[in-house]
Amino acid sequence: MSLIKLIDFPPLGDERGSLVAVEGNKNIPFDIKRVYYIFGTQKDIARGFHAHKELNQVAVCITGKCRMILDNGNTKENVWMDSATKGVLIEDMVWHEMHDFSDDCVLLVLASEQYDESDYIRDYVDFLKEKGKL
Ligand code: T46
Repeated sequence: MSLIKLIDFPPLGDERGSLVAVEGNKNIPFDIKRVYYIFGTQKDIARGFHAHKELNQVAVCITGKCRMILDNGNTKENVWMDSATKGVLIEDMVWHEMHDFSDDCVLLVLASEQYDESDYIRDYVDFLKEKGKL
């Protein structure tokens, strides 16, 4: 089964433009407790490089694009986030990295919990140990 779980956000469009609505426990598979966004990213600088113990998230590039790597300790998969109508589910205990940000990228992230640094696993060896791979 693929690690890439996409969520479609059908745009409510008319002649004025497009609108996407996201709602916790409806088109987002959890209660949304936090929203953050990443922008002003630098060329050739990647972000992420961690897994979360319990947090679940949905990420969507509302403008521009970037490439996400998802890694469950067995397999790694790449997905381009390049559409304001396509979310990527980042589940708990999945190592993730974001690469190749376009200059105009704005990455919006919806999170199931409030910020908690102790939920991060920022060392890949620790991640593999937690997954029982080492
Ligand atoms: C993730 C990926 C997709 C806060 O104080 N509050 C917050 O809600 C967040 C998200 C971050 N921070 C602080 C922690 C760091 O001092 O902001 C700083 C930058 O965070 P970080 O280095 O973790 O950023 P990324 O882009 O590597 O990762 C972020 C999220 O932190 C992470 O949960 O899954 O985006």
